[in-house]
Amino acid sequence: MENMNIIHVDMDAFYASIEQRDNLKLRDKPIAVGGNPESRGVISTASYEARKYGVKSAMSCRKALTLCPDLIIIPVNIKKYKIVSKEIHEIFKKYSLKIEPISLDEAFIDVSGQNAIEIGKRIKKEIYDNLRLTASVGVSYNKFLSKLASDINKPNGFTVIAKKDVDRILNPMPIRKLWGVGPKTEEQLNRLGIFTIKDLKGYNKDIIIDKFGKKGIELINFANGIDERPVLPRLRSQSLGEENTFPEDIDNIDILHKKLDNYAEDIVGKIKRYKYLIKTITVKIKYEDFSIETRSITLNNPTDNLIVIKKTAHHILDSKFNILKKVRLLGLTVSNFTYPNEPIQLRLDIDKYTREDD
Ligand code: TTP
Ligand code: MG
Repeated sequence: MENMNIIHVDMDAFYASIEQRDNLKLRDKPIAVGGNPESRGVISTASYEARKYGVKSAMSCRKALTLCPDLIIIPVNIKKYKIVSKEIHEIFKKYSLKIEPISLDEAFIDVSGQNAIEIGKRIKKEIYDNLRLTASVGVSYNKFLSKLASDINKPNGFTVIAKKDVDRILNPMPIRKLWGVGPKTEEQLNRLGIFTIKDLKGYNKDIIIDKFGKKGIELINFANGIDERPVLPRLRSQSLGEENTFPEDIDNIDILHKKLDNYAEDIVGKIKRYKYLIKTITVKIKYEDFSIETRSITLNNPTDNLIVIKKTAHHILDSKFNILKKVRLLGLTVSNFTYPNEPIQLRLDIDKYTREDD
């Protein structure tokens, strides 16, 4: 089989399934996890039993209760879901370290060089055996197709999209299924008479590119099953840096500058490799008397530019410290990451969901 290497895992009714697992009384019942109906709360997610009534994410609790008067609404317990998310990741990590988490319950795993279908099945089974939760798993040869695949037989699905099946599977799908097509783009495409992926493939390319620019090219590629974006492993930690204790305490500013330059070069190498951008730069000093000071600058724009990071580090050292003692240790750390290649329509800003509860 061609190079099947990408697995996409998306847990089924994630928050709701955890609550049902942990409370027998909720099993097989229409339940939702979400805010308080009295205080205009919204549904975070609904169990599949509740979805039959039309209850879904982002709907107001009040509306959900009109659609399904027996609905049991459980408050969000984000701490618990984060623990489960970590447990799921521990399973992924047995098979590959190239894991790109998309949200608490969703991730891409690049298993190049191994048998992706076999591993996909094992991951699904291990999640169920160890955590008593179901996942939908998609396997294909790129991110777009594996994500599409995991959605096809949800819940508890396992779907493989091989190259030979791409046209048959994609052609009849509504263009909404293409990555990056939200309601606005959908409407624009509909106005051109494009409703299915097949319609888009048959349309004059130049017109699409003219109208949608770079995004147009991307849409045509997706429609043809082409997606070259790599799986981008995320740093689990929130910062990246280097520090060193000098063999002898230093009082020469030029040496400190030089040291910061070396750190910056290493750090920029790493952030470029993983395609991160950073916003905050921190310099740390431990003096000869072992007292420690740290100073930071947060840039207006995220960067991975070596010169910007070097200059900022120098600026912090020169203007934010008052170095009167010899320096025993110097450190440079970058933090506040952003991920420039974030697939546009992945709503998955974990913070967006958790900010209120955390
Ligand atoms: P999803 O994977 O979109 O939804 P789901 O896992 O509940 O259901 P399924 O994948 O089977 O369709 O989101 C994962 C979790 O993120 C979800 O359980 C709750 C949370 N979430 C919100 O809090 N608000 C939202 O608007 C969405 C879409 C999800
Ligand atoms: Mg899910």
